[in-house]
Amino acid sequence: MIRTILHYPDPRLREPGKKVTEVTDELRKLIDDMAETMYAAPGVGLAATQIGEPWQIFVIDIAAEDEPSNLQVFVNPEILARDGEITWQEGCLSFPGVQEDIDRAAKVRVRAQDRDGKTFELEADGLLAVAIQHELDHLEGVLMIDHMGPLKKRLVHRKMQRREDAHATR
Ligand code: GNR
Ligand code: NI
Repeated sequence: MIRTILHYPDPRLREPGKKVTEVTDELRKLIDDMAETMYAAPGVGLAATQIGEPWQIFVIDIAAEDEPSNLQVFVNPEILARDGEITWQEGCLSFPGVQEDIDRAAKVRVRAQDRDGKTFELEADGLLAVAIQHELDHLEGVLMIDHMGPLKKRLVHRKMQRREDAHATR
């Protein structure tokens, strides 16, 4: 089922995700919904908190359009190591129409569980590293606007606020 993606400044985007103690069938259904919602958007990643489900879960698929899909599921993710620095023009499904340069670590080593609850470790660079850090932020209630300088932050806040006002008066 495709879920509704929350838009900034929805306060639910600020709620941190809860640690998953067991990947139940119910949570696997949530993971399926997250993947379906991400592909429909379309986006390269989606965090559970973006659809109002406060769990430490995100999904990522960075495969290009002409490549077979490659869904990666991260439950209870943690970054074990970061290295280097990279600036990437990021978008966020919770900030439609916004694209800004954000500084991140260039490489990350991550530990997480998959949809069967099995622990895995992964080393990532490029877009995958950027996406993992972007999604991990979501699980802590941190949003791309928090990485912007004060001028861009105010601009983006106003743009999103105006957008919300326009939708509310319809
Ligand atoms: O679709 C998305 N694209 C993207 C591009 C650059 C850096 C991060 C991202 S994640 C974003 C989807 C999203 O909002 N995930 O939370
Ligand atoms: Ni996002």
